[in-house]
This record gives sequence, structure tokens and C-alpha cells, in this order.
Amino acid sequence: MEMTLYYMPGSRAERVRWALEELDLKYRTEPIDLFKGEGQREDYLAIHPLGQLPALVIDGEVMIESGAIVQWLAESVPGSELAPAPDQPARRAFDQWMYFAVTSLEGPAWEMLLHGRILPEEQAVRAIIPFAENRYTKALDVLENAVKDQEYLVDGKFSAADIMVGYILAWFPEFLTSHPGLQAYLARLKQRPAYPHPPGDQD
Ligand SMILES: N[C@@H](CCC(=O)N[C@@H](CS)C(=O)NCC(=O)O)C(=O)O
Repeated sequence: MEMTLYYMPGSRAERVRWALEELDLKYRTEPIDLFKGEGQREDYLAIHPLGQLPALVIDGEVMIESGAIVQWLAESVPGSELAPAPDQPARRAFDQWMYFAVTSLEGPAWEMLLHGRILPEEQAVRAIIPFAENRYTKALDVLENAVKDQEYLVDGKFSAADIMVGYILAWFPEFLTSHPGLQAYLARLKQRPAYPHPPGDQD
């Protein structure tokens, strides 16, 4: 299987890189610098119609959406232990955290990033930030409880759900000081050899 990951360090393509590395798969990376507007290049728009990252090309066929790609890798790669089989009881927790990551957790975190750091002053809606922070903190409370008595989210075993959640937790480490269980959980994730340390990450 030939795979090419369209990639920029720190972007959601890190989730895919993390899964590829966990699974010890061979792949090529093709850099796309979103800060230089390369996402909107005509040749890249032919691959990802929104000009976003990630895109993974598998034997010539494009797949987009980081969560879907990570889940597909976790389920389809022979010998993968990144997802419980659909008939396993642990599958319910797996599905729950996979969706939680991209909705309840990533939703408010993205609003915090967008309106707090990314959008220019004239486009940012600062009033959204405290509301998003409140919802993000409540999502952290839920996760704190989930890792209280186990190392990883699904049955205590590392899975693709930890990739999906862990990537977002690293966006705002300062929010974890009030969540010591999650702080330890993220530190555990960062110890994994396949963890994609973003630029400037000191851990
Ligand atoms: N739901 C998508 C979101 C993709 C996304 O927004 N990626 C960001 C980089 S982390 C991006 O490409 N932003 C540039 C843009 O939206 O034009 C996914 O998880 O793959």
C-alpha cells in the first residue's frame, strides 16, 4: 500500500502521522504550508477541496478528515491494536471517545484558538472565548474522570481514541493544571515513541 500524507507540523495531520507511526507503516509526506496559503493552491485543492490538512492518499485514492483517517487506519491495518473490534464491549467506549474528541472537546477548543489566537482583531469575536473556555473545561472534567483509574481511555489500553483526544489536549496545556489526571495522561502520551512532538514542544 502506498500512502502520501499532506502535512504541516502542528496541524491536524499530526493525528494521522501519529497513527501511521504507531502502526509502523511506511508513508511519504508532502509539505503544505498553510501559513503561506499553500492549502489554496490549485493542485492541492484538487486533492482536498477545502484546502485543509490532513489529506492521505492511499494507492491513488484521497481520504480527508483526520478522525475518519485515524479510525480507518486503526481498523484496517492488519495486526492493529488501535481499535477494539465492533463486537467487543470496549467498542462502545472507543466510539464514544472518538466522537467526543471531534465534537465536545475539539469544538470549544477550536473556538478558543480561532477567536483567541488565529483570526485578526477585526474578525475575532472575543465574547465567544469565555463561553468556549467554560465548555472546554467541562469537557476536560469528563475526561479527567475517565482517566482517573486507568492509563488510557478505552479499557486502559492505548487506542486511536487517545490519539484523537491527546492531540487536542496539547493545544492548551495551561488548562490542564487544574486537571492533574489529564496532565499525567498527556505526559504519558508524550512518552510514546510515536508521539508527534510539535515544533517548540519541550516535553
Ligand atoms: N475536520 C477536519 C478539519 C481540518 C482542518 O481544519 N485543518 C486545518 C489545519 S489543523 C486547516 O487545514 N485549516 C486551513 C483552512 O481551513 O483553510 C479534520 O479533522 O481533518
